[in-house]
Amino acid sequence: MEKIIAHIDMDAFFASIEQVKKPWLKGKAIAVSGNPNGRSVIATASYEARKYGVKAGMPLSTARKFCPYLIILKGNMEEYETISENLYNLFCEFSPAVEYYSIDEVFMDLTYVAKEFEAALSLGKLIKNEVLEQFHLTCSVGISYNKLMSKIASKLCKPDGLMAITKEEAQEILKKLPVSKITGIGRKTEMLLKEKFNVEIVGELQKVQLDELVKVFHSYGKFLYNASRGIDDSPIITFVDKDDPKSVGNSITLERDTDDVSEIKAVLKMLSAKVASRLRIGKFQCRSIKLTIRYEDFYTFTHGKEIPPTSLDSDIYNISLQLFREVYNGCKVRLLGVSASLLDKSEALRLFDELQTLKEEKLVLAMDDLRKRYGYDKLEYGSINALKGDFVFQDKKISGS
Ligand code: DCP
Ligand code: MG
Repeated sequence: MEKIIAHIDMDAFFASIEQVKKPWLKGKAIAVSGNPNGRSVIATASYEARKYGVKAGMPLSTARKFCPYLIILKGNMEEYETISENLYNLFCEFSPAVEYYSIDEVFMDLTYVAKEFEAALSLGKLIKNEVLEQFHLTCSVGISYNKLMSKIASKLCKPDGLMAITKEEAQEILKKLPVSKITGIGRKTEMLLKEKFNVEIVGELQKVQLDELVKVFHSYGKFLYNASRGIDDSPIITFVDKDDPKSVGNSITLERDTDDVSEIKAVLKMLSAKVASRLRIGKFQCRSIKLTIRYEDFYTFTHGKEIPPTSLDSDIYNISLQLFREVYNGCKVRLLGVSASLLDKSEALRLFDELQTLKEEKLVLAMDDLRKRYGYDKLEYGSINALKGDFVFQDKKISGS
């Protein structure tokens, strides 16, 4: 049976909440920022302010130039998080499978609730009414046959919209879209697609061969190839629960905010190694990985994926990196987190068919042992050499067995 997935995204979330709290701000050009008096950036702007070109990520000084009457408010993250949680609880009344995707977005599986698109649209209308009635907020609801297309639908009908895209309609819609409308294509990918392939819209991306994309983007090339065709088989992940005792996670606030991807990759590698090691110590394997990115403006984004069971550094790192590439928007990053959940208890680590994986397992167990003796941050893989039996310990190489 074809799936029916809904994506719900709140409209101008932080700004709309402020307008509900302070009704005199309704209809006004307002923006929310972490620190309205400092050299901060805009977290979001009301649609009235967006008419002047004010948008998320813009420095306050620029926003003030674009819109001299802009009212800038200091955000209250705790309040937004509470409302986000209450919204999530409301959405859970409509479907057994709701994925908390970010502070103001969820995906919902409506396949078994609605059975067909017409019924899903009625349900979407009902949800919108409930959100308005209970929270005095508007949201946009996109309905389609997978997560990728439902998110495109909700974006296309913003603000306060409701839109369905059937499989038949998808190709026509995709062809004309700018590539940036696809979730997972950030500013850097957009620039690279323009530079390498002169691609700006999805129709042009569809004409690029898979091997050409893979040459430039490696495994991410496959994602681009599929996404441009509306193909996405990623599941709804329902596990996200901050207090879930069955998850193992590590996060770190960076010493300085950065958009340097090689630095970010190094941090992800370290976090993945810590998570994997904690899994192995507890004799667990995980079936789900979640990545958390907090940007310099405190915008926090979580994105997850279900995977075959693993407790290997390299599996967890590769998935974290893939998740990162799918959502990274090119802004400076302040905090990164990797967590593993859907844990299976396993007496022994899983049996591997591939010799390569077996070797890596032996290696990671030996590394865990060395880490216990010398401390975590000192010991790292010497990239591919690690698989050949070498460890890099500070500057020296220690031969692995
Ligand atoms: N946010 C942030 N920094 C960003 C982007 C967003 O702090 N660079 C915060 C503020 C937003 C909230 O996250 O209100 C949700 O992000 P969205 O991208 O969904 O933006 P909005 O809900 O504000 O607007 P839209 O109507 O376009 O969804
Ligand atoms: Mg939103």
